Amino acid sequence: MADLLKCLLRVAEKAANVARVCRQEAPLFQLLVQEKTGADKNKKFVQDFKTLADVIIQEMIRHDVGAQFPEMVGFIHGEESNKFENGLGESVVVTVCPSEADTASLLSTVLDGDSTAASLLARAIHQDPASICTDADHLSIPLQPSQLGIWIDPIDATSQYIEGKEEELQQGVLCPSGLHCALVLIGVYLRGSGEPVMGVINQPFNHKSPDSSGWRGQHFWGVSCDGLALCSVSPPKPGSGSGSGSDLSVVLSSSEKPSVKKALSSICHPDKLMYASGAGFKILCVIQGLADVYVLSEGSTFKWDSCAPHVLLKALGGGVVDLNKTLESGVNQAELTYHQPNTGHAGADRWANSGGLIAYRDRDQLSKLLTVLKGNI
Ligand code: 2IP
Ligand code: CA
Repeated sequence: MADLLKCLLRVAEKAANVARVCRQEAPLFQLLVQEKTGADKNKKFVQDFKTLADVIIQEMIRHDVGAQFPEMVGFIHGEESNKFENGLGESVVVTVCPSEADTASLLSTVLDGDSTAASLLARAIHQDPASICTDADHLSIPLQPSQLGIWIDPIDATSQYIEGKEEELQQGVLCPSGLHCALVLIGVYLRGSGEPVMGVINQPFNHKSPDSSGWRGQHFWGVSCDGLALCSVSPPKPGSGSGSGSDLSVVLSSSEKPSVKKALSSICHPDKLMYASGAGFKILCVIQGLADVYVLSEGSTFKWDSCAPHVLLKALGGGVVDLNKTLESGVNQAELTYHQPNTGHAGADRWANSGGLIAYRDRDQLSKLLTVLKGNI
């Protein structure tokens, strides 16, 4: 299944290109940042352009993976629905067509006849990315396409993507917000057990090229199944990145509950309680050793946010557990799974990580954390 990994790295890079093009090309950027509301809202224009960009990236990934792995068609899911309805009650299903011209003409109907924007978008969708080199080429991965399902988050941390703040990243330092928080996430799980087994993360805006040709990305991948544990990120050296000393460093959502922050402050130096945007980005910070754990007490993340980065943490010896379940019944059996919806919920909430989560690299650190959270949040 090294072919699947190569395919996911390629489609994630294509998705990153589309994300970059939408910010680089003026006609697309205009659409991306304008929010049409009230009297300004064109009834023929379908929802927001940012939703369309998300949907088309997701459909492109679904199309390319399905073409190479037909056994996976029907098991490739994402955050967005590809059915659009405009204010006049007309609906259009957005898909990737066999030719660039056909995709452009379909997109033009959703963009109320804006053929310039439609053509630019279609070109990015049909363009092959520069080849991605990995050391994964000769791997033998014991998985069959007919066992697998996929979760796609076309662009996680959409608000950071739209806002577009440019930051220069420093090695070993957690930078809490900006374009670098936007990630393309593609996670693969076992249909039978829901275990996450292969993950690809693409960070489209990692650094600006010195020759001013625009943004360059970075990608990360992991495989964790049947005793195989591979991750493109090396395990951080103990005590690195998050600072020295024995204090635990924790990354949180800026909207985390005061009771959680209070409980954590008993084992974390104030400098080591950090905040960052993007659910996927926060898990990436744990993968990279910029924080030891990510704690979230609310059910505000979804399967498509956590599946891909979960695999990289597993491959490094850590994982992502359901916070509530872990507090109730211990760490065993509480790893998040990806195959079953929450019963009694509708829409996106069916796929929420409803009990909150803890993403960790080290089991001892997880245990230490649980002792302070138990009974205190
Ligand atoms: C969001 C995004 C948010 C995150 C939320 C995700 O996904 O990652 O940043 O909230 O949980 O669902 P927070 O930053 O508070 O952790 P999207 O941007 O794809 O809607
Ligand atoms: Ca998301």
